[in-house]
Amino acid sequence: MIRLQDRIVMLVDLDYFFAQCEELRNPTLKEKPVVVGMYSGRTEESGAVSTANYVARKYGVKSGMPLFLAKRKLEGVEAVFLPVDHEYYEQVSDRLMQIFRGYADVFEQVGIDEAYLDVTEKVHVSFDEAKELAEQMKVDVKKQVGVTFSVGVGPNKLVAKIASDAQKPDGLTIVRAEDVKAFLQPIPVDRLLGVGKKTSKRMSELGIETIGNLAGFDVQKLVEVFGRTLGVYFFNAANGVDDEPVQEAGDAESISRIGTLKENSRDLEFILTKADELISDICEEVSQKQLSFRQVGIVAILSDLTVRSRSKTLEQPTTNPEMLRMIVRELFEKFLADSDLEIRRIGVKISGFLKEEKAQKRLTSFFEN
Ligand code: TTP
Ligand code: MG
Repeated sequence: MIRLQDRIVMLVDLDYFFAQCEELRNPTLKEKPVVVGMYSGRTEESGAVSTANYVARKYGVKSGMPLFLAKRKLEGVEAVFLPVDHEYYEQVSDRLMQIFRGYADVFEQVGIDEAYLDVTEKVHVSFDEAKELAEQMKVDVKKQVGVTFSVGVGPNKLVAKIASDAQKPDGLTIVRAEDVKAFLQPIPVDRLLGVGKKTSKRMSELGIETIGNLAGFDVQKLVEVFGRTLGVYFFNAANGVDDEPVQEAGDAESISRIGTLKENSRDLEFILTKADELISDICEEVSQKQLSFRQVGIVAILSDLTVRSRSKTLEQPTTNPEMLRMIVRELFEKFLADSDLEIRRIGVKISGFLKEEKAQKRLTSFFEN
């Protein structure tokens, strides 16, 4: 059985991307500080730095900095300032993403210069093989396109992302499942997705500066301060727990059905009879499209017309209607327990799809290991 904790995920992030693209078409730039800027056009100098190569970064130039400030930092240096040429960077990005895609079981591009690769099967769940694959990818990309990138390898997206940032440029950072806690521990807490200025200030007041501090914090207290969803998320994230699947962007859709009850009700069996109709309908579509799904959600529209939802993520993808019925029952049961209003309309939704063939392949390949 493939378990989520036995995944191997990579995050590739291209180095100083816009500026590296400029070096690619004009290699004489390589030794010089290169600043790519978004010129606002108001005055010749107004605008902000999009990115800069590592030579320019040595002088203190950073993304987001006003261009006049970057110019000041590079005063007296033979630096090159260029305007953003998005179309060209996209062409380069498309070529690169095509190559990265070829190295992945599942591929998810998340920006012009970033992508997640689930390589679990390709590397037979081995971090040693993942390291070789990443090295091979670096050589291949250098040869075919001529650029460098940094890659983080970990047991999930969260760890892979933070690892990709640990050594730049041209980095390769591997964090095995057993090393996750130690790796995350000293990292500032604001590096976690969702910890912005406000939240990190709040955490600092609680004495939380590092991910390690957060991991050791009382989860109940976090829930009190940040609410259930965020509190639990922060606690899991700090402990390196992340179940988000790597997903093709186009696949991140859902199938849902919604229906009105014959009368407003709080009777579980009555509600489930309606839910069964919706489920049958959904399962028909699922079987036609040969999908398996990992997320199940319900929606309840209450007698006062407020809309509430609940969802659950499965350990592994399923195609089984009985499984879906069981989870929907569980979700409504819980829902009725923590609300006392009558329900008027209900909805069932599934998402987190895998092509069925792929799901089968994943499971069987795992049995062989
Ligand atoms: P990043 O990956 O954040 O930065 P980078 O690739 O330039 O540098 P690094 O080596 O640290 O990965 O962003 C990717 C591209 O997005 C970057 O090349 C330019 C653009 N960008 C902006 O236009 N403005 C910004 O503030 C940032 C951060 C990026
Ligand atoms: Mg980058």
